[in-house]
Amino acid sequence: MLTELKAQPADKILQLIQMFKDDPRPVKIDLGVGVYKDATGLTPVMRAVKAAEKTLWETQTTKTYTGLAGDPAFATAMAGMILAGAVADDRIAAVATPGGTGAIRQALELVRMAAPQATVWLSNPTWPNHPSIIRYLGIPMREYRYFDAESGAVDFDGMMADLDAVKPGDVVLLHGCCHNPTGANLNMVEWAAVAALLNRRHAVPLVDLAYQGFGDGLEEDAAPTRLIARECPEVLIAASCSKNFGIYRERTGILMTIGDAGLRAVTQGNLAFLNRQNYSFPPDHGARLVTMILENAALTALWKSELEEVRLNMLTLRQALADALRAETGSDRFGFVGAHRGMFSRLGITADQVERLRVEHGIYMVGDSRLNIAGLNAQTVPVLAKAVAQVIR
Ligand code: PLP
Ligand code: TYF
Repeated sequence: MLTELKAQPADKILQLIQMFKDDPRPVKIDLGVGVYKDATGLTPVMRAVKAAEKTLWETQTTKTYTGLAGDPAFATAMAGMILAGAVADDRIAAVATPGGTGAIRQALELVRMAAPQATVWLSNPTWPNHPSIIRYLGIPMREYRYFDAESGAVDFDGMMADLDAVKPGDVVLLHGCCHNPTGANLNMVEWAAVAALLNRRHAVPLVDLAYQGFGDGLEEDAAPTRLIARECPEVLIAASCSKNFGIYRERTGILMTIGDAGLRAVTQGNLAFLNRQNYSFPPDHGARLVTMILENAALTALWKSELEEVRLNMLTLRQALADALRAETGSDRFGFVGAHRGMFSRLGITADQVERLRVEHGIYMVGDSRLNIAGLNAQTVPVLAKAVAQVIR
């Protein structure tokens, strides 16, 4: 049997982790995988998470199974954080999932069950795991234009023109904030236009929310998702706690559906069914920490203040990089870096130039020229800017 297996292509982002480790040069800069790092290069456990873990250790008396959907308190806490009352509670069904990826996978399985003929539309570009999972599930897939490489901004006209071709029942995957890999995002007027177009076309939005709190703020970053939730009759939301709670390896995420209140019970049953088919009970530890933090005012305040530090640190680095690139290149070519939000920006330099950054300068970024802003610090910003100026010369 195993002789029948073919080698699978590696994940280009995760591959960089190993390449970076294997590079013997003492001076090198890792701007690859999207993990937050502080100025010393560490990905710390957040203070509120540590505090919740201590309390949990002291007070948890059992580790028996939760429920197939996870602890309902987690769903309530997450709905509060993401939707903040944008829709009535009785319209929301939800299951805890292993990370945001698990939520995306379960969302797509739900789509395949409910609408096997639906096409799922993806931004071009998008996170590579989106097309990978969709292809694996055998779901029809199409792309819509998203990024204008020239300006480094969203190609909104192109996006709207392409989405005009969606068919009733099609699913449109949208990055709720902090678009990965480009860093370019819609403004609220554009979001409203997208929601209206999806409604005209009777399409269903699937919002991937993996970076709430990493862009303009916790509330600001949820605003597009809340708008979509208010405006569209049916919405799928796949949210991750990996980044904003810094609990990457705990695998904490949630799939929420919004629909007619009369459909809630059957939808909830189908979500639980999907969990049972794929892994039975979802992981609990991370979800419980998140619930404890969001249910306790002091822990919430502690978490929010650290998340805000993280966000502002990235914003400062982003602005410093935009300034340094302007100074080193003597042009505004990379001005968009300052306007982008989240962990990433796509520089729009060629694959050869990205390769030269790695070979000649020990600077690692994804081949499409996506860089993780959090991989920088005050010392490495000018180093990167000089190197970029050199390779584009
Ligand atoms: N969606 C996007 C766009 C991401 O970048 C990520 C990455 O971490 C995820 C979803 C899901 O992450 P996780 O499964 O680690 O929660
Ligand atoms: O885009 C990123 O870098 C993050 C982390 O298979 C990631 O979303 C990358 C690849 C992957 C899983 C997570």
